[in-house]
Amino acid sequence: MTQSTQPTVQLAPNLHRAGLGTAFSDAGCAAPNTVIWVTRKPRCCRYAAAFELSHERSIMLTLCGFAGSNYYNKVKFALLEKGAPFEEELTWVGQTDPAASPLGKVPYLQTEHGPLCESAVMLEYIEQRYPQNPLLPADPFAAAKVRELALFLDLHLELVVRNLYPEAFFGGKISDATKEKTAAQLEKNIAAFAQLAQFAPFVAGETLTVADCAAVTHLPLVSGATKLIYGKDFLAHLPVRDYIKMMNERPTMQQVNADRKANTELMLARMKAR
Ligand SMILES: N[C@@H](CCC(=O)N[C@@H](CS)C(=O)NCC(=O)O)C(=O)O
Repeated sequence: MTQSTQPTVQLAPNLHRAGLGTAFSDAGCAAPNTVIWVTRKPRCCRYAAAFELSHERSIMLTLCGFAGSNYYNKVKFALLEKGAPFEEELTWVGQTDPAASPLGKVPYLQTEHGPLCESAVMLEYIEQRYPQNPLLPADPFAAAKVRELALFLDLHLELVVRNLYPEAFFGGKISDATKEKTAAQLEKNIAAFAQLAQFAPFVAGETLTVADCAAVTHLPLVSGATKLIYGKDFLAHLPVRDYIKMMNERPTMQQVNADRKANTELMLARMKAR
């Protein structure tokens, strides 16, 4: 990589350098010779991404959604880890673009070729488009095992524990029948997850992979929701706490967490105001 000390950069019309980039740099993400781009779009996020001036790449990916969402953060964490240039557009559920997200879900990703929904698909796209800092092994079987674990986290843990969120996190009520059914499903699915997960030290083995993007964003919700609803962390027998602690030491995750906290406050204030 060529190191240029005084790079010249063309500013895209909707982007400017801003002090907000400092937060990102403070988190240790921005390497020397990088710049933080902040978009002027009104509904847009605080920062876009850091990218290397020597490559003078322009931002072509916009991650739409909100930072309180675990699926949004799954994709954001991958983008940050890969050092892929992107910007964020704050989009609440109910404000989504139906052409981009037919089910009205977040996140979705705007690309110069068109939109993509479904976080697992976005991770595949990002991986192929930005091969640097790979999040999938080169070996096809090893890559399939990583995908298996990532899918397992989405489908068999997060999607099931989601039944508890209305009461666990949003002040609502769920029926005893839902609680019983969800507990039984979780016990079965967590035992199966334990068989696949390695925590060595990453969830799929020795290297950071797309499975970690799902694990680091979903597992705290499984622990938190089960603790709140059943008075017991269903993941307590697994090394999840140490794993999350290790992952939270990554500057990229610190950025994701800081944005998540700020956005969650905003989301709760919006809910109260209704
Ligand atoms: N399978 C989707 C799940 C995304 C998802 O459920 N997002 C939530 C926010 S965390 C959402 O948009 N919920 C609103 C809804 O389902 O209508 C993905 O992986 O992207």
